[in-house]
Amino acid sequence: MNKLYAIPFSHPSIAAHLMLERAGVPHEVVNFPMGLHPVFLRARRFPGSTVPALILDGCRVQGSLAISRAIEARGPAGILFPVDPAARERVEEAERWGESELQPIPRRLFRWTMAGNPAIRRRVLQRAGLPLPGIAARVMKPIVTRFARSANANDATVRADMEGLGMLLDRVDALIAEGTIGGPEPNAADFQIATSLAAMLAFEDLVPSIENRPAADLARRLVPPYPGKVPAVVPAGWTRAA
Ligand SMILES: N[C@@H](CCC(=O)N[C@@H](CS)C(=O)NCC(=O)O)C(=O)O
Repeated sequence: MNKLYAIPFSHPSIAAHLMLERAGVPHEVVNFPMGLHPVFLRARRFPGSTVPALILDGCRVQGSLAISRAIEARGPAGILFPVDPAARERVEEAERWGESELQPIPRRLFRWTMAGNPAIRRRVLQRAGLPLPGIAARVMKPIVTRFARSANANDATVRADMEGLGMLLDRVDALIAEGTIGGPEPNAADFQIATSLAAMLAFEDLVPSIENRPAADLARRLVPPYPGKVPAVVPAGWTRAA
């Protein structure tokens, strides 16, 4: 059986799952406990320490960009990338941009929030199914702090993300308007970008910037909503009408 390794709430892991579904690839999703995932990944002989990680037809594939290509190579041709080379280049570029620019935004905000807010940490861990969430929230403090550091999530970077969000969302809306994403047959860039947008829609802080845009429609059409919302925590002066 093909296996997709993930951690709870990981948006690129959700992208990988949706792409496998789109291509009709039977698979099982295995969620590792947050923080222990590097140990589990190493035990399964994956070279890197991040999810999504996939065993597809016996081969190890790690990272959402490698996974979309492996699924496309398995076929049917055109399931995640256009067959026309110029159109494929546009989708690949949008996908790369989504992975490098958009994907880190909800990750940084999530890790910064988890590290700095014990009450939210408790709620999120409870939603992730951890027993004794009060104790788990205390035990997890050093782990989420390390997570925040590894994603370079701090006041300065989160503030800069908030200020730059409008421009990123403009680019998503432009990609939809030009037809690179948002068409009737979702491609790899659709899944890469829409899952980051769905993760953003799980933050009360970000909803007002996104909810009335074509970007929000794309996320709602392609990605199941996250369970519950992370309460607003970003200082008022950091958010800009986007
Ligand atoms: N850009 C990579 C990054 C994946 C990534 O950073 N995943 C996070 C979860 S959303 C992760 O595994 N983090 C674990 C860690 O940083 O140790 C991709 O698209 O696969």
